[in-house]
Amino acid sequence: PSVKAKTPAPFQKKIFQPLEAGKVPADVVEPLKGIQKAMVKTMTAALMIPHFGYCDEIDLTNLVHLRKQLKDLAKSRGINFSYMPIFIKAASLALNQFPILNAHVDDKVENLIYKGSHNIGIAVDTPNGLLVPNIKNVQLKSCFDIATELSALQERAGRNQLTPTDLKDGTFSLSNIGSIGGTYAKPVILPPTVAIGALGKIQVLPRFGDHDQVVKCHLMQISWSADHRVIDGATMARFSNLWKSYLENPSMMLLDMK
Ligand code: CAO
Repeated sequence: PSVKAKTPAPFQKKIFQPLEAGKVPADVVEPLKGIQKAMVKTMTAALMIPHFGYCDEIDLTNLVHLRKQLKDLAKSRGINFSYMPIFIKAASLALNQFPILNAHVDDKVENLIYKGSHNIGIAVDTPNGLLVPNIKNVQLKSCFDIATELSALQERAGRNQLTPTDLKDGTFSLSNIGSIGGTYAKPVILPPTVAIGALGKIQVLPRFGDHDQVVKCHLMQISWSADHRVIDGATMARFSNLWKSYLENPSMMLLDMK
């Protein structure tokens, strides 16, 4: 079983008419334009980056219970509160200790620019395709601020009203593919950033506790990709461990929040 993941509406366009008996539908040629054309350009540039992959399993059992309380509190203030604001804030707290993962690589690959702001990009499935708007200055924001901005971004994305400001200056990204389904992924870095994480679906599964007893756990897989020209595996693993420890012991986030 999995934690309730509402499957977002299928945005794929209908290309073919309903099948008629005995007739083969004609091929359809569609020029690539708009967001799809931009995706061709960005992904072609991303292909130049040697991607390093790193995956782990996160036990979200404590967080699932805490999120329920936060969701009720946020609802009383008129805001939807998913898991994303906590994943995003935990990433920012971890980036404080690993600023190299919040860096840009310049065009000639001669410099690393450590970015002052944590502008965390969120992959959003929109009616026109994949877009990655970012929440600016997450390092200065509470989880409630992030939830408020994420709801606004999601709403603008659903109406195709994201602005160029929403889409530019991202410094790090998260992609919640688990809200649609799946466990592991192989996310593609958005140049000039150096890292991205793909979140799998939260599932209820058995694991062994400290005394070898079987425990019911809420588990999520994380798949990171990092630019191996400038990030080594040990750095990615240490960052992931810290992010994981914030999510597995959410009270630790309180200790480090400004
Ligand atoms: N596992 C289980 N449940 C999940 C989940 C996960 N990984 N992610 C979200 N959910 C739950 C949420 O908690 C919410 O349930 P509640 O009503 O109990 O809160 C429900 O599913 C719907 O969440 P949501 O999708 O509206 O909100 P979100 O903040 O979790 O995610 C967004 C927002 C924009 C990331 C998401 O809507 C989306 O577009 N995901 C697709 C991203 C994508 O396409 N990535 C691939 C990029 S590469 O092509």
